[in-house]
Formats: sequence, C-alpha cells, structure tokens
Amino acid sequence: MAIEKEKLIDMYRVMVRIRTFEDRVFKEFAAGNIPGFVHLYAGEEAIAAGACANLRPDDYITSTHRGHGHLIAKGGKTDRMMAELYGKKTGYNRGKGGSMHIAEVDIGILGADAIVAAGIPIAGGAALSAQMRGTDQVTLCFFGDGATNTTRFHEGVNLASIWKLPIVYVIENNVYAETTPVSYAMNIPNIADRAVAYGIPGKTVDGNDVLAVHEVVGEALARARKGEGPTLVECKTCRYYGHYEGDTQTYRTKQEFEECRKRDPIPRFRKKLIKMGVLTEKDADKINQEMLEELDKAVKFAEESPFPEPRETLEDVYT
Ligand SMILES: Cc1ncc(C[n+]2csc(CCOP(=O)(O)OP(=O)(O)O)c2C)c(N)n1
Ligand SMILES: [Mg+2]
Repeated sequence: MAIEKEKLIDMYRVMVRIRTFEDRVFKEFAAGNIPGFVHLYAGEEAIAAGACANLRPDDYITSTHRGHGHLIAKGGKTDRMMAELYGKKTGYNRGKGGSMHIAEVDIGILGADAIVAAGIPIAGGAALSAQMRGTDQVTLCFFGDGATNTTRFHEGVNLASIWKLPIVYVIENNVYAETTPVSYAMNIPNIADRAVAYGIPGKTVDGNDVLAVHEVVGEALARARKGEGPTLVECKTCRYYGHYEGDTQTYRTKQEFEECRKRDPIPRFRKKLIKMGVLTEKDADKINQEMLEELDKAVKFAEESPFPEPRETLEDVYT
C-alpha cells in the first residue's frame, strides 16, 4: 500500500531528529555537560522511525539502554529528554532517571531500561493488560541482539506465543553486544529463526531501510491487533558510535566502521524521497536546519532548568 506523502516526510523528520539529538548528546557529553552514562542510537534510526510510524498514540513501546531513538519516534520531546539527560527537574523523570530510564506513560513510553532484555516482560504485561481490557492496543518491544541470549527473551516470547499476546518484538541486530560479536555469541545467521521455537512468524529485514522496516513491522502489528499473536522482526543494522560514550572500540576494524557509515539510513532515504518527488534538496535541507534549531533550544532549556532540590530526593521514586 502506498504511504502518504506527509507520513514519508514525517519518517524522514523523525530520523533526522534522532540523529541531530544523538550528535548533540555526543558533543555535550564529551564537553562534560551530561552526567552519567549514554549509549547512542545513531546509525539505527530507520528502525525506530519505520516501526513507530505504524503506531497509534495509545499503543505502547518498551525500550532499552540505547533508547533515545525509540522515545523520539514515539513522540518524546527533545527538550524534556535533554533536560533528563542533564539531570534537571524539567526532564521526563524530574532529573532522577537519566538517559537509561526515560519514561512517559501518557504517550505509551513504558520506559528505557538499563537492564538488558527487561523490556520483554514489561511488554508482556502491557500486552496482557490490553488483551484483558479487550482493546486492540499493541506493544512494540525493542531490544538488541545480545538481549536475545537471555532467559527474559526465551521466557517472555514463549509466554507471549501461548497467550497470543499483541506484541511485536523488534530485534536491533547491530552485530555487537558491548564488545561481543553476534558471530561469537550465537550459532545461527538470522536471529529471526529463533521464532520457530515458539511457533510464531520470524522475519529478517534490512534495518537501514526505513520503508522495509515500516512494512514488515506494520504487517506484524496488524496481525497482533487482530488477536493473532506476536511476531519476531530482526532488523540488521550497525551502530555509529561506540557501545557507550567513551568506548575506545578497539574491537572494531576501521574498514568495518567505514562500511557501517556507508550504510547510513538517512542519506539513503533522503535520496529516495527526492527521487520519488516527495522532497526537494531544499526541503530536506530545511528539515535538517529545523532540527539543529530545535536541538539548540533543547540544550538551552536543559541548561537553564533547575536541578531537583535535595529534599525531593525520595519523591516520585519507587523500588
Ligand atoms: C542484565 C544485564 N546484564 C548485563 C548488562 C551490561 N550490558 C549493558 S548493554 C549490554 C549489551 C547489550 O547488547 P544488545 O542487546 O545487543 O544491545 P546493544 O547495546 O547492541 O544495542 C550489556 C551486556 C546489563 N545492563 N544488564
Ligand atoms: Mg547489539
């Protein structure tokens, strides 16, 4: 089915917004302006943008330690996200969560998560709730290749398969879990093949092709909405930066790094949209410029916002 022009432009804008956010975080973190730890999503934008473009506002997502892209694609505002990274009171978690815990339940963001694969049982709970309430809300559950080697993955997908929960599992196969390559950590070329073990569909897609991701995840979501159960979608991609900011990346060759950069999903989609007559060079440049300006404002907002008061330390915190 043809995608409307506005939707195509929106997907492009989301990808550029994510990249601009991540590039700015890279810079501000290096300058010592952001406390804590950050894991950047740059290079993987087509997955979050393509997948989330299928969602309704009342659908849910669960995210990961590398979550900025998912949150932006689900409608998270860059100023409130930046404020959270800066530890400021105006952030989504009032400055107490930081990069790896951003949540905004009102727009279906059930949270980034520092614990690898922890989003899988949370997605199970959200999907079970939708099923029990009799709604057709779906949950999009993002996680990495490394997460698929945990018990949470196997238990979570198995349970979702027998209960036919409305979930789409999106594996972001960026070839590494920290420094461990997938080729070392598993014996199969396509992680989507693990779906066979649970009797659910498994699809492998080029994770740097936003339209391919959009289509495959869209079909899986339609299936989930109809009550036909979960799907495993593996998106093959690569990350631009290190595992975390500060990672020296000695485990990656220069050639590998350059090949990854050549696969950049953003210029690829831009070229396609121009060829399709959806955007002109000028329109695309304007989007880039708007995002740079948005991020300048987001950083200013974060810088000028107050830190939480010491007496607020235990407010809004639960264990
Ligand atoms: C339960 C748990 N074990 C280990 C870690 C440390 N850790 C953080 S990220 C990561 C690798 C995750 O790899 P993957 O799932 O492929 O995601 P990616 O970082 O590549 O996006 C590990 C082992 C953790 N945060 N939680
Ligand atoms: Mg990985």
